[in-house]
Amino acid sequence: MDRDNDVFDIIEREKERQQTGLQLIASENFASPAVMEATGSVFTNKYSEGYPGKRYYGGNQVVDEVESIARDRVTALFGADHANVQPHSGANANLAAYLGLLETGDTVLGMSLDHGGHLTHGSPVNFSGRIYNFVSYGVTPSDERIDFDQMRDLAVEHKPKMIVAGATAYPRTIEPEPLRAIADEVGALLLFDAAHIAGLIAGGAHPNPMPHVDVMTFTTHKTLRGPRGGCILTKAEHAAAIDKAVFPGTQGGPLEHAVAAKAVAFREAADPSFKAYAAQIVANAAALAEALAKEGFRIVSGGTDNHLMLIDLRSFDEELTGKEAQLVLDDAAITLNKNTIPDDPRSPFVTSGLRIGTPAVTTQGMTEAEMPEIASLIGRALKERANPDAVAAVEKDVAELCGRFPVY
Ligand code: DSN
Repeated sequence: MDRDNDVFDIIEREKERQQTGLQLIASENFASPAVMEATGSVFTNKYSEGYPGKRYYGGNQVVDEVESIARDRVTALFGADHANVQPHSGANANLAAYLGLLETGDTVLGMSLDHGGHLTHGSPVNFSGRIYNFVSYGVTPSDERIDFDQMRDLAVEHKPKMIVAGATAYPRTIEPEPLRAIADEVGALLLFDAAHIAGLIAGGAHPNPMPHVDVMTFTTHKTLRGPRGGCILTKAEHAAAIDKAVFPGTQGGPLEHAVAAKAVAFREAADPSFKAYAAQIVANAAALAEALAKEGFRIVSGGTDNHLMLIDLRSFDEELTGKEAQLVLDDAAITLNKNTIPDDPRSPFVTSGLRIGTPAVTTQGMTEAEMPEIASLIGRALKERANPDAVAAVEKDVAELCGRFPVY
């Protein structure tokens, strides 16, 4: 057949968009060519329900090898007893972990979405909030950090079967020890959703929760810089329950092309160069937060320890919402997302904040030297948002900056 210009021209335009604009969505990254080659490999043709050595269909001897390598590499990377590398996504990983370890209606403690948690941590519009009895903890109003006193009080009051830690919009280190102490006090299982920080953990830039938790779920495409997908690590005693919950519990045939790409990413993350990468992500985030504060934005919790920051737009301009800011910045080829800030008076569709992350620009090779420039481009576009020519001028400067850091 001839080339499908309709689709491949669109792919080319997306490649162009990714490389001529600033990619500041905290959960996005640029996967390596090796990861993308594995994702596009012949494993996409194969059905392999089951696990290495225990498949339902024939012809899985080679698939078994690639899934075994992925499992071995990721258990070594995080020091886990067992890995399930088949979850199609982070949400699927959490779904399977809950199915494997909980009963319908069980009480679970999770971080509220508007304080930085995730839909699968008990939101009423998600399966988690509909099937389980989630009780939410959050951050303190004073320092906007996880309120461990509140978490302990809620745990003592509600006696949850599981505590879910981890976040999608929380800029601070999450120490695993206090979580374990609270879980032990009330006899709860502890699940750490490390989707955002898996790469930081692998690179030594965030404490590794694995030795302290029963289960750790994560996605492979955020700071870890692999293919889109999920993963579950467990202590040995939960391995069988988790495997059964992934297949046949919640998924059918695994995406072995994604599993092959996960294996490639786990090797990349174990390379000494990944340590430097993880440290640079964090250094860049700190530098960007400092520069944004100088532009007049209030940084939630006063800064960041990880790959992301939340900014409160109200100190910059009381009238400016996250929704409008995201749209204006899109016009300037600065890609990020609106986000609620803790106790946001505006709805999640409007918001008073933005979430900004540095994993992708760090992969491009940007360092602390470029962060003030990025902050100034954001400030300029938002200050002059009523003037399309001024926003277009920012877009031009963004393209010039990104042109100095080609990705592919
Ligand atoms: N969509 C992811 C994020 O951006 O954090 C969470 O699922």
